[in-house]
Amino acid sequence: VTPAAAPGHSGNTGATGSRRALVLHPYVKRHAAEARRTPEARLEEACGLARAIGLDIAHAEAVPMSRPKPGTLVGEGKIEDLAPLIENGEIEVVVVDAAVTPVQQRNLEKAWKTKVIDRTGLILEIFGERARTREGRLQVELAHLSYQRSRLVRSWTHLERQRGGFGFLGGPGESQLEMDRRLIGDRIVKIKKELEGVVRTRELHRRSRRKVPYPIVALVGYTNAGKSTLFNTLTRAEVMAEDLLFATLDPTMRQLALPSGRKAILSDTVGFISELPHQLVAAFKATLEEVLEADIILHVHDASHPDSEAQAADVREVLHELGVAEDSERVILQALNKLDRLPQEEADLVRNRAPREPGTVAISALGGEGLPELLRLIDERLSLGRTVVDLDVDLADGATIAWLYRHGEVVSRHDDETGIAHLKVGLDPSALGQFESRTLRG
Ligand SMILES: Nc1nc2c(ncn2[C@@H]2O[C@H](COP(=O)(O)OP(=O)(O)OP(=O)(O)O)[C@@H](O)[C@H]2O)c(=O)[nH]1
Ligand SMILES: [Mg+2]
Repeated sequence: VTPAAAPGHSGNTGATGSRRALVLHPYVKRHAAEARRTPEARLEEACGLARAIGLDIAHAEAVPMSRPKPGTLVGEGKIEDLAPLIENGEIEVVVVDAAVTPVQQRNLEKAWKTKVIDRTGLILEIFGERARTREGRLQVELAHLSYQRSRLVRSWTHLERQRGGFGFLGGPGESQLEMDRRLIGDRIVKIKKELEGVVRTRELHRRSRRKVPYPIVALVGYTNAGKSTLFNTLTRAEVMAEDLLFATLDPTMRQLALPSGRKAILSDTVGFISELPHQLVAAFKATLEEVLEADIILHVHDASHPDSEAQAADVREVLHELGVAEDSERVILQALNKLDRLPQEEADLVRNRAPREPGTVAISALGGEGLPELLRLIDERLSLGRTVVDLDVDLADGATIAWLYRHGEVVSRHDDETGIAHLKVGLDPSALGQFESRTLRG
């Protein structure tokens, strides 16, 4: 693993916000063989997570263990080995990429005289920095509080304060240590209530959007797969796309024009990651449920990533957890992205593989390759549910005719001399339903 900055670079640079960190990925040796990823790949990902909140990685290593130690997770020898490195390297935080119990955390902090955070804590930090909308902030705070309640140890308060960041810790001057279980519990209840309100409002918005019968295409995928880049290219939007884990947190929607002239709504969402903290999955359920209601789920893969397969499996797992079954009626399409990053031969393999797997396209969101095919595929899948109906409408009923043009695809039209328009119109199921209730009402 290459450290993010040259060693010797002075830490504690409050101005840039970069803090010196040490990243460890402890793993049980006999489990490593059957794991989806190598310990080195896991370590690399942990470093990516640490960099996502601006940590300056002075040292990173995978730590093999024959078995985890209940009191300290890693063995005494390793703790002693690392101690001078931490002290001389002015390490401000040690990231332990594993689930660390409160007791282990406390013991490690004591032994190393520095702050220790685990994988969940780190991911929560990232989400805390990224959340922009009120709902996102409430969701992250909720996840953070449930996490804290489960451990009730000192949180990463000084970093949060220096960053002037999220301020999970309630009122000014209040420290994690003073905030007991009951207070956290009260705050959780309060946030849940607020969240319900926000979700209800959004539900109303969603329903009114549903009245515009555009089908929804939701992008899902492992963090950094290229969802936002694809979103931007397809809709000419400017959502932050960065080589940063969890660049996107809040869902964004834009109109998407398809080759048939049909319109859809494209939705960009938060990325997934292996071992996504369950507190976060729970907190983001409402946001993700919106994804689940989409007419098409477009799973974006980073085909250039060595762990592309393992990442895809993780995404499928989260989708499954959220209740999306592969065999459900909803269409899941696969976009194998970043073709341009692959060496010629490997890219050709992906290009050849894609057409043999149903609903799969090889693309480059940056370079544009494969995007016309992708749009055609979306178009084709959306038209499967579409019904073409023959309608006779009084020419005097301009509102209905206008409605049909707006919400359906008028395939043919013939106005006769008695003042009737004979229309052949393609309607999506939702538009058809609305048309029927509209006619019944009228
Ligand atoms: N070479 C190449 N790079 C790409 C392509 N698509 C995306 N990237 C790069 O991959 C990085 C991540 O892209 P994003 O679009 O932010 O990924 P994301 O899936 O939205 O990530 P999160 O929001 O963090 O979940 C950026 O540096 C992009 O420029 C591609 O087709 N080719
Ligand atoms: Mg994104």
